Amino acid sequence: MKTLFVYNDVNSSEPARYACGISSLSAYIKKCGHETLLAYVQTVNDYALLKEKIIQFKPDLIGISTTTSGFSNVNHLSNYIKQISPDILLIVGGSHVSIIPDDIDTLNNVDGVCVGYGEMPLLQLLTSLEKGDDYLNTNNFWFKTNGKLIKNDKFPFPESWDDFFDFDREFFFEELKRLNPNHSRFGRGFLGDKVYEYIICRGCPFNCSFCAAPLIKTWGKGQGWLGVPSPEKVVKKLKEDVEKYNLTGLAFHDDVFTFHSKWFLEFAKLYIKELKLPYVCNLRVGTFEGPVFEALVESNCRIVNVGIESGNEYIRTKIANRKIKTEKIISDLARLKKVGIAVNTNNMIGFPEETFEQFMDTINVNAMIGPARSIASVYYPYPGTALYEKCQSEKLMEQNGNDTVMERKQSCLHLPNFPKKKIERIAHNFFPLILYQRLILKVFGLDSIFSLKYTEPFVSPFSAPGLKLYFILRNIRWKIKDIVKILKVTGRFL
Ligand code: B12
Ligand code: SF4
Repeated sequence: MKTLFVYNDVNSSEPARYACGISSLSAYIKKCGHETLLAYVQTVNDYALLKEKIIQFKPDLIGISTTTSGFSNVNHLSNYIKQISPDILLIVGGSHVSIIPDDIDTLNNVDGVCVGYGEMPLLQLLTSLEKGDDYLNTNNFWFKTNGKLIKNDKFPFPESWDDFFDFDREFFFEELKRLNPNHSRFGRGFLGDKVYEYIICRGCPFNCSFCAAPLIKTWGKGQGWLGVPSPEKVVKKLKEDVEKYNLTGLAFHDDVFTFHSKWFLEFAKLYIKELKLPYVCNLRVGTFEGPVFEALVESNCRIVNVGIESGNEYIRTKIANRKIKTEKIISDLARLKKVGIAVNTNNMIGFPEETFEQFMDTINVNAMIGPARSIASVYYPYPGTALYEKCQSEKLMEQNGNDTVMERKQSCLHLPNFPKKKIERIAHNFFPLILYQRLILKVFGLDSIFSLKYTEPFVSPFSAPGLKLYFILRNIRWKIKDIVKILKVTGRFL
């Protein structure tokens, strides 16, 4: 059977990227003899090529993949598809419909949604279609048929995740070549020019109130939602890819790469023996103690992305439900920096109840750490999360406030002590502002009159040229360091 996947990546802050979810689906069903093709949609400009693919490939099934960010485009996209191919079975999967399957009601031209992980359900659906059997009872799917809604039960989570660590790379090649030829330069060249992205463990054990990851435990039935493929399987697969595609580095998207310390230590041991390629991963403070820290260093971890989210103890622990002490964040990230691992920090601005004074703690904590990069996303209430419920029940959101067009760029909350304009300005200029505040910290101290607490409206407009200058100076510094190194080595031989 032929499946055309449509990756609905509209309204993303990122350039076109590889997505582990649909490439895992493609690998899984191809192993059973099915054919797949990808249409990558970022804007309506991509629709003509989608049409061509529908006409030439003649799929038996079309599957759209979307997160909440692109969900508002699904009606437009599905109407377009059904105009070309009115009788095609059209389904939607991905994080949004897995979290809010009831939104199937808002979709006019879609026949079904996949709730949760898609590999086993999609294979079962294709098998039924191939045999001409009734497919409306396929696990994990909700179907709309003759004005009725059918909600099927879910598959249990797998006992072993080994069969689920396989990704179809080639499936993405053609579209990424068209949309973003630099897609494998993940990590801005720090890991070399050919970096592939992976996800090993799909879930997260923590419960931050703003995040959709805790909802993943409902994506199947029973235990095992936090399972990991065996280190042997993972390293074997990575090694095959490294050799096949000449990779120079790896990017692991797991929400918290080291949460399962026993697994990580076994993985790192094998990885050091077989690969030792530089890599980037996501960490959470409190999950890289003692031997895990050493294993990170020895296994060649070069860049880590760490969520600080808020530097203010009240906002972080009470609003965001992240029970981590400020001192621990500062000392753990300093430890990483000391051993030469580049630390990128992720932050949020405009949490419910947040004031500018509280946000200054986020700026100051970042300034004390001195990250290699840092971003601040404007808080956006994702449906289904605990904090979204709070925003709803306390009527904190503006009308149409959670329109995804504004997602993470503009605030959609009423925050009496934090003007919207200020939030957007700071979010836009966050990294240069951190560099400025770090300079102030070192020269005058954080309480001085030059602190951003007083100077932000004057400093922000100069942030963009300031950042350019910073990068130019940093590159010159690196070049001088390289030259000095070469001179030292040649000196030794002369
Ligand atoms: C890697 C990742 C990214 C990568 C790649 C994105 C991608 N689409 O793969 C990058 C960095 C680009 C990214 C960007 C963003 N991300 Co992101 N990302 C993740 C992360 C950490 C892992 C995704 C993953 O690979 N999972 C493993 C695979 C196997 O699962 P999956 O992708 O969900 O796919 C399975 C099912 O959903 C289903 N499925 C998916 N599509 C389809 C289609 C069909 C037809 C069927 C039948 C089934 C099906 O089957 C798949 C296989 O089982 C998740 C968190 C998480 N733990 O899942 C967040 C997550 C998906 N991201 C999120 C967000 C908010 C974003 C951004 C908005 C952030 C931003 N910076 O702007 C953008 C949006 C970009 C976009 N258009 O998707 C949210 C989504 C929330 C929501 N309600 O939808 C999540 C859940 C994070 C979170 N904790 O809140 N992300
Ligand atoms: S923010 Fe990170 S640590 Fe917290 S629940 Fe989400 S993925 Fe897990």
